Amino acid sequence: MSTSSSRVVDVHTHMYPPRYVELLESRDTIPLIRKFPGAEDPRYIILPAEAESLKNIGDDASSSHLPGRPVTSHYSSLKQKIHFMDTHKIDISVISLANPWLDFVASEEAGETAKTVNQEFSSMCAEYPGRLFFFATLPLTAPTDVLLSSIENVKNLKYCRGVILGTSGLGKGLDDPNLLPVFKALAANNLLIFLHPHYGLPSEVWGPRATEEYGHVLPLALGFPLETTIAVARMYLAGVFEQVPSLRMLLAHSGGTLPFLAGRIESCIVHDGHLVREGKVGPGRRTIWEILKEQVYLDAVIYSEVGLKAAIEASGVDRLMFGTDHPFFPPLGSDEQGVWESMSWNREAVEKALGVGSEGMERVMGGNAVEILRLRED
Ligand code: 5CU
Repeated sequence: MSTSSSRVVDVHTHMYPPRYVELLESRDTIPLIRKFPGAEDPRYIILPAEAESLKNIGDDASSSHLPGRPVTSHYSSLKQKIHFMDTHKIDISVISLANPWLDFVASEEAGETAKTVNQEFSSMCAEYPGRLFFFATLPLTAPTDVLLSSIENVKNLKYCRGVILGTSGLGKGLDDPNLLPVFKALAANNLLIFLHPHYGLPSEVWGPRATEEYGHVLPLALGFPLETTIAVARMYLAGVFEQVPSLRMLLAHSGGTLPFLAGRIESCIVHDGHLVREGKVGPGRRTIWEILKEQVYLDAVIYSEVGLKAAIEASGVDRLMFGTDHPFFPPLGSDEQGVWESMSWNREAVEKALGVGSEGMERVMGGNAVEILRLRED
């Protein structure tokens, strides 16, 4: 493990607590967990393209192309998470439920489900004090009063440092004015939003060959980051950051493509006659660049120094936080109990972008997270 001055913190790492696994096992539409006769592990099926394959395959497990991904012990075993952390010299993990969270849960059940799941996260953290913290899950389909009271509930959980949120919000996206009370409550309670994609882009954009021939590459590599980019651009254009200036967001996958596209977004804004006529481009407007430096943090889950340098340029080295996306992307050619590329590639990207042993590297690998997320057990 590293010294106290150079802690390694993983801010992007998921867990599936027992209540959530039960919920997924009980379902017959996506998201679901299904066992196939003869297959070693159950499969976790979440993406629309995987639902398509599920329909075609029925219950036949003999196929070499089972839909989804295997649900191994990495998904729900706390011992396994700690083993992963120890193997990769990660001192602290900020664990969160993975997509699609509780977005699919019936309104009348969402509040209680969130409470149970958040309590399970809290108990996991309490088993390893100082090594685990968490981002809670919100019951977004619940009535507003239930949703707001769940924020009251999680703010009192000792190890909770924020909430993980998808891009659908209450069903209409994150620029929905009805979400403002939620954003205000989160900001007022110093709970950071970890924004994470799930829905990607409509399947048609991947073309007719994608499902059979291209695996999950297009929706995961491109759909996810574009979804995040679009969600934050919509929030920016709707003025959410102006209306809730103390709102803080950590964007998954180094902000999607925002660091790369922020200049183009700015250019499109100042050249948009409609916005100019409406007085939305006048003096005093904070640019998207300013939002990236003042209200946004980025994880470092981008797997290459090229993207990472853009992220650092856009938000600043003091706003980047290391992550692994465990348990997704397990190594396929080596032992899952050993080293994962998600760790080594992301670490190498930080080394190449900032220099081995540099102060910047120490900040991105953990120092920033300890400070920003208050990761001290007290
Ligand atoms: O492999 C995948 O589908 C995923 C996912 O669903 N969520 C995530 O965070 N990473 C990979």
